[in-house]
Amino acid sequence: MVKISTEDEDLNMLMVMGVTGAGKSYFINQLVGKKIVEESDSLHSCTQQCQLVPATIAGHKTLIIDTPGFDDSKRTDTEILTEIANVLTAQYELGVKLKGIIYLHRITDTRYQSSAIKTLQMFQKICGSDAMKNVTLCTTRWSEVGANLGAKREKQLKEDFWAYMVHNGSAMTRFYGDEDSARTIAAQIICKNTIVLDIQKELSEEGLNLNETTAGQFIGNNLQDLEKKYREELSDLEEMKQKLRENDRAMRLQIQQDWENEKERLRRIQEQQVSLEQPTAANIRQEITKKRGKLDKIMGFLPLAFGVFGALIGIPPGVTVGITNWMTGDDGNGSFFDLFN
Ligand SMILES: Nc1nc2c(ncn2[C@@H]2O[C@H](COP(=O)(O)OP(=O)(O)OP(=O)(O)O)[C@@H](O)[C@H]2O)c(=O)[nH]1
Ligand SMILES: [Mg+2]
Repeated sequence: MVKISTEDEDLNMLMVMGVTGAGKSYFINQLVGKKIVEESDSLHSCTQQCQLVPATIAGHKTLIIDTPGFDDSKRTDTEILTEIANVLTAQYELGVKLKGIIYLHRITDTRYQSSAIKTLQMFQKICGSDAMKNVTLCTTRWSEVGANLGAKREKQLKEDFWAYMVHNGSAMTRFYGDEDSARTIAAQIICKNTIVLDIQKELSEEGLNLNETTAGQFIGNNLQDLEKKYREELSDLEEMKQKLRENDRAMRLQIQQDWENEKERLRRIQEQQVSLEQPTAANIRQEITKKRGKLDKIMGFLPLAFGVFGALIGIPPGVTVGITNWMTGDDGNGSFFDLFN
């Protein structure tokens, strides 16, 4: 392992996860007191790629990771899991301290949609039960719901949707939509002990490929089901083609078109299956070694960490402006806001 000592550096990480539109980016913007990451103005997925936002929380340098929700309208679950696995592996291999995960959910939601169920399942498989004590389950949009109704839904979440996580030590809290509330939630996590997630143990300690991890297998099984479905549909279409009379030209063309579409869907599934087979930890170690050769001797650990994360995920434009001050601890009055002026 290319473990780099961070003895002199207190660098923490917090991840923010949840379905599309739960308010992940909004929460982070409140936390840092500036609009740094893009928020959605529609029902469509907004954050397409994980984003790195540095912040100082209760005096601790912290990297906040904004994530896209699974079941994204534009990216596959494989792409999203790959990106999250890369970030978590880089954090583990670099020795950055993962303090916890904030999992957001709208209190205004009346039902648990399939995307919410899938995102929660993925989340639990990435973390594993031991890590649940470092998870804060956070409900959002309290201004849009009456106090009694909100409390009733909160109780339902505790007893049903979130029961497993609460049972394993996850805390439940409310985000009231402002900076104070965001800072209080983050500060409570930052003083926790560092955590290692199941996917990090599997990738970095056991050396598994992504498709062999619990989360990777979950996606792999979904892909296998889809592959089976598309193969069956292709075989039905081929049978129909054979049965058609020679002169039924319009129908033949339609079937040929359907066949080609189905074939393309199958190709994309197979592409995802191959891409899941990657040796994540080996790839990340290589990236760290490469960046270390370029940066570490001259500038130290924080720029190395930024170099590595910057190669894997997005760094919003507003962040780069004040990054040097933040790294050297010279952030004006001790608050993080000056970073973005
Ligand atoms: N008033 C209020 N608005 C919120 C709150 N949380 C989110 N919003 C708004 O809801 C919309 C969606 O929020 P985002 O933060 O973009 O959601 P997201 O979870 O990052 O969504 P994706 O990036 O698509 O995964 C934005 O217009 C936010 O401004 C909240 O607690 N209060
Ligand atoms: Mg977002």
